[in-house]
Amino acid sequence: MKIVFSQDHKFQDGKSELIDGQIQPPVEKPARAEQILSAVTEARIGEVLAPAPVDRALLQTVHTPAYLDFLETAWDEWVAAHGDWDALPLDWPARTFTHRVPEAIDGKMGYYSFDAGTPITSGTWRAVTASASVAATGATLVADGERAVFSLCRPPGHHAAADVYGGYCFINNAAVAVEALRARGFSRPAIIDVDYHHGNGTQAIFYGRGDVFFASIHADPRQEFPYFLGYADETGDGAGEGANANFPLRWGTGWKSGYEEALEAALDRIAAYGPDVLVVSLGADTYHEDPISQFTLDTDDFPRIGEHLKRAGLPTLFVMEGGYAIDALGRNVANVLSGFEGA
Ligand code: OKP
Ligand code: ZN
Repeated sequence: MKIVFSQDHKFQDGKSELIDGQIQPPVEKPARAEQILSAVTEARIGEVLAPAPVDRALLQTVHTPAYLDFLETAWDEWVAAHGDWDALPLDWPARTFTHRVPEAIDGKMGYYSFDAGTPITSGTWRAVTASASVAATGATLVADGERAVFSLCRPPGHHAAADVYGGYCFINNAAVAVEALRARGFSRPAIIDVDYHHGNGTQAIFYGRGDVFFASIHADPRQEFPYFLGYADETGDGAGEGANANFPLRWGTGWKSGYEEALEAALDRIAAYGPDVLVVSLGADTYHEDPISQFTLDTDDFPRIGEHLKRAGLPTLFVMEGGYAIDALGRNVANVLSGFEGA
C-alpha cells in the first residue's frame, strides 16, 4: 500500500493547549506523524510519496472562501493584535447571540471555532494545506487504480466543518479526499470514521447529501468530546436522510465488549448503501493507553479493524486522524494497515 506524507506537518507545532483548566504542552504534536512514519516504514507497508500541492478550488468544495481566507490570515492578524504566542479563542456566539462576523481577530476566532484547544500558530496554514494535499494526492492514487492508499495526514481533519475549526482540526482532509474522488468519477463514496471521537465536521459537511455516506464509531457524546454531535438519532437531513449512521459506545468499550459488533454494523450499513469507494478516517485513539480516550482496544485488535475494512471489498483510502499514545501509535496504525493488506 502506497503512503503519502509531507514533512510540512511539522509547521503545526503549538506551544500550548488548554487542558483541564491549565495551559499544557499540546497532545497533538509533530512527534505523532514522525512515529507513524517510522512504524509504517519499519513494517514495510509501502513506498512513501510526497503530495502534489492542493488546489484552492478543491478546498472550496468543502470549506467556504471566507473561512479559508480567515485561516490564511488569522496568524498575522493575531500577531498584530497580541504578539507571537499561540492564537486561542475565548469567546463564542452561544445561544442568545447573533452570528455576525466581527472585525477583531478574537471575535473572528470565536465565530469560526468550537473549542479553545486548537492553537493557530505561525505555521498552521502551511501545515493544514500540506495535510489536505496528502489527502488529495491519496485520492488521486486511488483514482489511478491503487487498491488502497494511506494518506498520513497531520493535523487531523474530521472535526472541521465547512467554516468551523476545533478538535485539532482545520481542514477536513477526509472530505477533501471524497471531493477529489468524486471529481475523478467515483459517484458513491462512503466514509467510515473509526477515530475514538465523533467526526462531527465530516458529518456536518455531508449531512444534507445522499451522494456520500458517513458512518462513525466513537465514544458516546453524552460522555465525550465533541459532546454536541454524534448521537445515534442523527440520520441525515433532506436528500441525506438515511446516509448518516452513528454508533456511539460507552467509555470502557473494548473489541469484544461492543467495538467489533459496532464495526460490523457500520460496515453492513455501508454495504447496503452500495458505495464505489471507501474513505477511512483512521484514528488510533481507541487504544487503551491513549492519554485522552476511554476505550480499551489493544495493539492486537488493530489488525482486526483492517481485516474487517478489507472485507468491504472497495478501493480504500486511509486518512490519518487522531491517536495520542505516542509510543504505541505507530505500531497500532501499521497494524490496521497490515491487517488490511493481509486479509
Ligand atoms: C481530535 B481527534 C478532552 C478534551 C478533548 C479535543 C480532542 C480532539 C481529538 N478532555 N480535546 O478526534 O483525535
Ligand atoms: Zn480522536
